[in-house]
Amino acid sequence: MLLLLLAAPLVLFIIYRLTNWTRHYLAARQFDLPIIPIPIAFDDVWWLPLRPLFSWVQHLPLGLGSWYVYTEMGWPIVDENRTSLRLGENFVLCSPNGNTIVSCYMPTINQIFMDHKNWGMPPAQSQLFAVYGQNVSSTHGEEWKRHRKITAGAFTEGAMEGVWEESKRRVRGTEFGSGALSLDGVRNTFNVVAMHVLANVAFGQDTELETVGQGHRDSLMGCLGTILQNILLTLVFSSVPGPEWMLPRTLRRLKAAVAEFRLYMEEFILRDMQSGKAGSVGKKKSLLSAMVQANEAEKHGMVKAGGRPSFLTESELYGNLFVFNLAGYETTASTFTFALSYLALHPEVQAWILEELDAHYDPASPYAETYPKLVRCLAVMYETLRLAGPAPLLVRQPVDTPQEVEVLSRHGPKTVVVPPETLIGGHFYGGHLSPKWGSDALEFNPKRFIDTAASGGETLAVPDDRMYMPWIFGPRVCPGKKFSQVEFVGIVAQLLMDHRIEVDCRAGESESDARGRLRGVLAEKYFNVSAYVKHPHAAGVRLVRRSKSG
Ligand code: HEM
Ligand SMILES: *[C@@H]1O[C@H](CO)[C@@H](O)[C@H](O)[C@H]1NC(C)=O
Ligand SMILES: *[C@@H]1O[C@H](CO)[C@@H](O)[C@H](O)[C@H]1NC(C)=O
Ligand SMILES: *[C@@H]1O[C@H](CO)[C@@H](O)[C@H](O)[C@H]1NC(C)=O
Ligand SMILES: CC(=O)N[C@H]1CO[C@H](CO)[C@@H](O)[C@@H]1O
Repeated sequence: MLLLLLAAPLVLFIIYRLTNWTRHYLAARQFDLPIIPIPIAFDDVWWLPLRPLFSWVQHLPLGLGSWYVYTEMGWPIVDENRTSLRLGENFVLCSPNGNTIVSCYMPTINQIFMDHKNWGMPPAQSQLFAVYGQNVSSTHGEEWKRHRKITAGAFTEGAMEGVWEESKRRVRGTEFGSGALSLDGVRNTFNVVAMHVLANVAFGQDTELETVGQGHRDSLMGCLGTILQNILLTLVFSSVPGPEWMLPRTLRRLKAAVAEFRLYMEEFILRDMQSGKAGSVGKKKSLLSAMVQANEAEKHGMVKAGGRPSFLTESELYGNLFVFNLAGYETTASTFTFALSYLALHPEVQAWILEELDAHYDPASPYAETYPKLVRCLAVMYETLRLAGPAPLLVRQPVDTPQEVEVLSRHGPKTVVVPPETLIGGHFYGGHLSPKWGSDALEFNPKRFIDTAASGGETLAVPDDRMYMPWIFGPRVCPGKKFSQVEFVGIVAQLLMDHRIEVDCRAGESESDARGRLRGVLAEKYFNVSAYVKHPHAAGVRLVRRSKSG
């Protein structure tokens, strides 16, 4: 009897899911695309803790467990080119929760990322970032435009100059110890570098980031560190109500850090508005100042024009600053972990970079003069993001009404109607690793991004007819794109100027064995907010200081 009582809800649940699954399968057939039925999807929250216990299903015969790989959010990082080679540039993931058309077909991708009016982010994805108040990343439509206008205005060339100087300064100031770093060590090192560059540029150069301010329990960097290292927990629990003593220790620390960080931001904004009134001129502007200023201008303009409110509230300003820190931190640290590994494996690329540095780089020369010339350094970033970008799959969804979209069906290009509950995901890894890149699609070769003019001048260019979109494109392109590029080029230039990067060999290990080990570690990636390797302790790089004489 008891058993029956327990079993009944389970049976009902299964029937409900099967009904849903069938309905979605029938709907998916309309698209005339290959369909991958999956019994569970990553948005089934109950599956998250169970998933690791079921990895054995992948080894079932007849491909019975081949659905398993698709049941985590960042599956393209694990799957890489496999599914798109097998099924083509479009296919449908069909689960009881709904259908996702996965695509690395450019006409589809162009349409959904350019047409911001008719294609939006699903609410679940965008609300992730709303911890500190609504912000550019959590909003859409008219709301988003209001946020985007103020925030994008903060990323001025003046701010980029700050990024450049701070990036170089950070590398020179970093102690690499003996020089040997496991990939874990690389990541931790660049976590700190990225956090400092961000905080300095966001809040201003003259700010004390590491001292505990008056009336605070932790420094700004301390809070930021706690928050960023527990980002998923933060997102889920920062708004948990209830008495503090009931929370587990980590959560309590997190909650305190969130409150502290907010307090710091309030102080910064206050200070900034006061110093603005005092008429400080000629000082390099922080992102925060630029945003506050753009916002004030918007307020005055609006009052004059008598229009709809188009400025941001204070809470929304915090929201945006938080998103800058969040969006700029994981992505940067992840990019450097892979970039340094690839550089270690390719001394010939380092030599190629050094040629460029010899010709154009002087640590003392200004941003505007130097940065545009370092196209080879930038090509290293492009190639790293192609092979190991932080974003695996970005989904969009029709806003309100069904949308027509062009797909590549089994019978050629075709227009299909996509209902609002169906998602379309840009499959970054499928596009970035497609055979269209040539027979060396899986090889690290930054030269593929360099165009050489007859005069010998070099420019960076993405080869035609390829899907390449690590920062996406269109109206919702990453606003930190230039920021991240300037930061990367500044750091790589300074780092390679001072160091040679080698593969770290264990005692008695041959160089070629060590390279094989590093390649093996790089091949096993997974997604955790950005791209990670599964076994970061199992391989590493060595930074060897160049002697002054050369
Ligand atoms: C390697 C570096 C980076 C990559 C590959 C990258 C990639 C991306 C991508 C793909 C998105 C779109 C997400 C979506 O539409 O769902 C995005 C959004 C965003 N990124 Fe970046 N990003 C990088 C660095 C940065 C940095 C350094 C900052 C800030 C300083 C930043 C700030 C943002 C913000 C604020 C958004 C949300 C914009 C909006 O929704 O309108 N990113 N980024
Ligand atoms: C069934 O499908 C609908 C959308 O068509 C979705 O909202 C609902 O969550 C699904 N139910 C289950 C149990 O997956
Ligand atoms: C993801 O990262 C967080 C912190 O950075 C860590 O606590 C968590 O264990 C990681 N998850 C996986 C699956 O590696
Ligand atoms: C697909 O990726 C694998 C490595 O993951 C590589 O060996 C293979 O050559 C790739 N196939 C194509 C056609 O690029
Ligand atoms: C819809 C939503 O989440 N709005 C939030 C915006 O931010 C403020 C301040 O943090 C919250 O009070 C709102 O609930």
